[in-house]
Amino acid sequence: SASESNSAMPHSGTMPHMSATTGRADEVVAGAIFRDGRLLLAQRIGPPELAGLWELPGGKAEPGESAEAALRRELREELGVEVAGAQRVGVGVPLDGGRVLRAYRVELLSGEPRPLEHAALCWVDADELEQIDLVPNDRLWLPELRAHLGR
Ligand code: DCM
Repeated sequence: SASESNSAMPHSGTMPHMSATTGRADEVVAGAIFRDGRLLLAQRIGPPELAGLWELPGGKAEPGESAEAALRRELREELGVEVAGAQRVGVGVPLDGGRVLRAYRVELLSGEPRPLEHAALCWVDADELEQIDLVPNDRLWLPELRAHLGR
């Protein structure tokens, strides 16, 4: 009937950034990997306005994919490593197009990170984190990232 096709749930077909199953905005996930008092950062290749800036590596979750599964897949693709866990870090950042960017601490299980889709990788301590040029969105997470590094 007409009323069945006009439910209170937003129709995901008309809102491509919404999950049909959860009604939540699709996520872009970013992974914070810590080791020996340092945080792993990755240097973007593009787009031009972000090229050369440093970020927490990650990417778009697929429809219905959990944040942890998206992080496992993205960090395998981008760094060649296996990770587990997904502990939220800092605020969610609204992106153009209706997606939301969220950071998660993940644990490195195996593999040595390599820049498979970035210009370079680096491990920063708390002092270096203050100096390095992060992408604007990731700067919002500085207080919590600093705290994870013991500052
Ligand atoms: N993004 C970001 N910070 C990150 C990861 C991603 O600001 N740590 C943004 C850049 C893009 C979008 O999320 O606008 C999708 O990321 P990508 O281009 O890497 O797929």
